[in-house]
Amino acid sequence: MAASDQVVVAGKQLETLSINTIRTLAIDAVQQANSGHPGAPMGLAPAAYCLWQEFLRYDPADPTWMNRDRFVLSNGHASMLLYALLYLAEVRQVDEKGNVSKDLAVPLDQIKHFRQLESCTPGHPESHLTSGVEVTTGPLGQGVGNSLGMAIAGKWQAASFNRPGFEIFDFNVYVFCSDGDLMEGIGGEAASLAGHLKLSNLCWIYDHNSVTLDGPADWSFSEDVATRFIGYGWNVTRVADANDLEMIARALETFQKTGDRPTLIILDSHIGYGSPHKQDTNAAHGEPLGEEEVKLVKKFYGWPEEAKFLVPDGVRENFRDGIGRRGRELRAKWAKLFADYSHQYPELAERLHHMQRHELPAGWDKNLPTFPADAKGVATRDSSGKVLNALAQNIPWLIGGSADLATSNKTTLKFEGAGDFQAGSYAGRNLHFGVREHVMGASVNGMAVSNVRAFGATFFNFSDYMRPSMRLAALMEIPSVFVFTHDSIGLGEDGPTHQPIEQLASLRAMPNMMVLRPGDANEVVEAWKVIAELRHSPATLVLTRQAIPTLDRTRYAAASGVAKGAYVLADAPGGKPELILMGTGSELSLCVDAYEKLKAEGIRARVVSMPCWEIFERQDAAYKQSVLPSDVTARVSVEMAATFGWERYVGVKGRSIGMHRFGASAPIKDLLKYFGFTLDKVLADAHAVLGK
Ligand SMILES: Cc1ncc(C[n+]2csc(CCOP(=O)(O)OP(=O)(O)O)c2C)c(N)n1
Ligand SMILES: [Mg+2]
Repeated sequence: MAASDQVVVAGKQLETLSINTIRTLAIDAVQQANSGHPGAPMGLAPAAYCLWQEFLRYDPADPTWMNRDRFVLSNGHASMLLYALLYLAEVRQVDEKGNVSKDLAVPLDQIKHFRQLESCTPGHPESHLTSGVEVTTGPLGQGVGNSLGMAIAGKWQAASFNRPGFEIFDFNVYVFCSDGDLMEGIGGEAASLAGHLKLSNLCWIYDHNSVTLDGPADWSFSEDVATRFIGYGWNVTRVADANDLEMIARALETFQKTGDRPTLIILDSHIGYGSPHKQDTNAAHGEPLGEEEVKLVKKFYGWPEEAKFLVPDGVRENFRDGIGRRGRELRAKWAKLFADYSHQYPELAERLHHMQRHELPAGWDKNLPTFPADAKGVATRDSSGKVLNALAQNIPWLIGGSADLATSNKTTLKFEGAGDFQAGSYAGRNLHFGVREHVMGASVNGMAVSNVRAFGATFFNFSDYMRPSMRLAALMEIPSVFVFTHDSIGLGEDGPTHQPIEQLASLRAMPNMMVLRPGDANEVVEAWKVIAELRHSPATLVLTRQAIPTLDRTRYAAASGVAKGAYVLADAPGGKPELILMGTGSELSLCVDAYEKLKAEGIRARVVSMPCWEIFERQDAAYKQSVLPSDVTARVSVEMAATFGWERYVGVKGRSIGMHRFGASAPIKDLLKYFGFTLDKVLADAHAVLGK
């Protein structure tokens, strides 16, 4: 045997050793936790190894590098695969301020604490907990959905920031996904839109292992995935053996050479591949292998049977020599390029710096409109459209769109140069999601984690179609913006299929979701200001279709009170009310009208505007007490939605005027009367709670 052959053999052995290290770390962690999925990491370890070692342009020493390739584990149940990779590649931890530390993001000790309280290795990857985890995954389909937004962000940043000789952005988005990801509707939405947009920077690697949790995948999944994706306009390639590193590498090269379409790599694998039970589809699936099976598998891998969490000599060095060195060199080269770029284009470089730090540019709130008092008023969707257009001119990286309702949502960016994001015009700032609410939500999240400020819009009732993504935005602590119009029965004739009832209450129940329902045009301005400054929370902005009065702010308190979530809008003499009226959105002016009437009757009423409960709850006790004094128990809330939750504020002696059934199809005038959103009703309840 020639000397060079020996080196090759040693290289192959080291590869196998490294791959089996990933596998056995997953097996041991799942076994120790006595829960989790070892099968998918075992099957996907070779593809992961090949991708990370040879292709991923990623420097473990700086997981915040803005042009890094993204790796998304959409089949989040395979979390141990990702943790093993982060550990072996020695990805560094990033602190809350965005600074990279010397510590490992996932030390071995944390792998030993897989799925334990306060570990950074939870059951499914959580991006706000673990550096190097790009997005939180677990609910199947979300990761592939996020990847669409990340790829959009990549194309948008390339088109907006690259200059001749300066390819500052050319990152790729690699995704591992499973049968479940492709069965979920959102997976189809994402693939359809990615194909339409010709996102050539997007590569999904599909773990085609023919099995899901209940049994063989073909119990419920027998379509021809390849043909489906070809129909979407994707480049589809197949690797017949998930252990074949050469063919995996070839497929990834094909992706890199494909400049006009996204790529799907179908990886034929067996769950628990490489284990002695590879024919038995239920072995090594969604549960620990069991001590005996662990030993058998280790024996099969040529592993010491008793060893746990073993990382053989040479494996970490192998990763250092692979992704470590390659990543370091790539980033160093980029850093030099970026230094020259910063010199030549200081303004663009500064923008990128702000984006990276999630900061707003100087003057971000200039030229925002103010609205004069007007009894007829303006729909909050209209005032919002004006504010959004002003904000977007001040914040050049604020982009977004609607799920085919931009004209109704008033979310079109109309200023010169705003443009449309389409294949071939990737610098456009108006996104067209089509009728795909769910993936709109997920891709807004994907953009938000890629340093772009993004919004998505539809009718409020259809928030139900994107709620899983909204929930993940809240969990990930990212500032996605969700704009909803047609916020109540006030939308009128479209009827109960389109009239939200319980959506406000349900989104208010979601931790960390800022639900804002501004009560007039000037509250809309303030709400957008609050939203712009959010860094760790998503926002749900809830707007009317119908015109509502613009309140006279010389007579009532300034709308800047929105920043505190709730504020006293109109007060009793000396700030000593006997009655509190509270409302949000279109019902605020009804409270004000009632207040004026009651005042004329000599009743000392106060009106509290409550556009955002979540923010109000974050105020100190003294402020809350000053707005809602506990000794004033005569309280009435008015909101055209389910009253669920209002009891917290109206108390046992108060009353809530709201919706207790689905709405109806009729002109708004008739609906308001029918459902009791009238001055008479508010006055009657006010008198009732006062006992007068
Ligand atoms: C939206 C959603 N529904 C259900 C689950 C529970 N779940 C976890 S894995 C899985 C299916 C596993 O099959 P597959 O997607 O093929 O992954 P594999 O087991 O082959 O790795 C299911 C239903 C989930 N995580 N997300
Ligand atoms: Mg499967």
